Amino acid sequence: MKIIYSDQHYHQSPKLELAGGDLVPSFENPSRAEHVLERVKKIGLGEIITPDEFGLRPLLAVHDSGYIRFLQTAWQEWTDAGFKGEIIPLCWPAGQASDVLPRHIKGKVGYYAQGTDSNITDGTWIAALAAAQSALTGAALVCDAVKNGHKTGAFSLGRPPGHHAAKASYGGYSFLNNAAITAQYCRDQGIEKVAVLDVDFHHGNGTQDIFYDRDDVFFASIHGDPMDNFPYFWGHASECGTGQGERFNLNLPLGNGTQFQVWREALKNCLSAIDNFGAEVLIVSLGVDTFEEDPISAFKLKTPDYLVMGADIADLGIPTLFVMEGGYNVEALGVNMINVLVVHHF
Ligand code: SP5
Ligand code: ZN
Repeated sequence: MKIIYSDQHYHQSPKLELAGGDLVPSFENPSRAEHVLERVKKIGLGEIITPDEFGLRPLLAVHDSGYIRFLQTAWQEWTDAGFKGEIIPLCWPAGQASDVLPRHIKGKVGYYAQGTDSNITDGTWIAALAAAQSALTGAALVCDAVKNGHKTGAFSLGRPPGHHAAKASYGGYSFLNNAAITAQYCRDQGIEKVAVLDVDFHHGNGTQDIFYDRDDVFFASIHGDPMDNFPYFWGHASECGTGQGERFNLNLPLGNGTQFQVWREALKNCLSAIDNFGAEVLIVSLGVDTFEEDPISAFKLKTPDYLVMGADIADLGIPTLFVMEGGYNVEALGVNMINVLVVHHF
């Protein structure tokens, strides 16, 4: 299995985030990728390559162009306005509001942000862009595998994560939706049916948003029930897709405290739905914040469970791109994440 990695992720190094009213060190920080990379090297998971350049086109195929422009220019506008700290939004158009994009950067931030947890810094755009290019490099490998009849997988070891980023909003530490960008890229390469399986603890609301009305990209997510967990406003089992996309969105929310035995049943349901759909490519939003010792999540998966998860996914037998998402217990992150991939180790 090839691993795609770029040092550019260091450009996203936010300082603090709000948690329970306290400012705490950001859970999503460069040490996460360091731990995963260290584990990849330690077990010799496969060749580590740097990303190719795909430009902005594949990003604009899923994200709103005004939103992309905002991400590119937000830091400059923020510093031009005289602010020195990282960008954290302060107000939102909740309830009734006009849909006019404000002129001032403080208004733009509220217009495009889902919440306060995803600081925009000096280097956010560079890091997010590099993560997207890494994922696209992996997608190109997987598309080649389909064309050549191979079952190869690839792993995009990147951050910041992506699955909360919607067509025109950022949140949950996500700015560009790497999984969605690659799913669309595969479609544009002529792959007819693409599935995205999201195993991160949090619902992949961004990916759902992007493909909600489509029948060519199947989205399945296993996650903490949004009644009790971030992102709170999306991820209910009743969200099945709309229009042509009806029945092509599968949400399996599970209660806090869920252990692997129950989680695995949900996985099997997702995998059989993906199989019935007839996916030619699988993209996995790979978060391991389902771990029992994750600091911000509430499932009870254990380190060896990730080996079983990886083997179950591999049993589907279709070319698979793994895209790194969440996981915040940095000490265990490398081992847990690579356990999902180790079955592909040869
Ligand atoms: C990609 C991903 O996993 N994003 C998750 C974003 C969650 N952000 C909000 C987390 C709220 C954390 N609350 C801290 C509770 C500490 N016990
Ligand atoms: Zn998560």
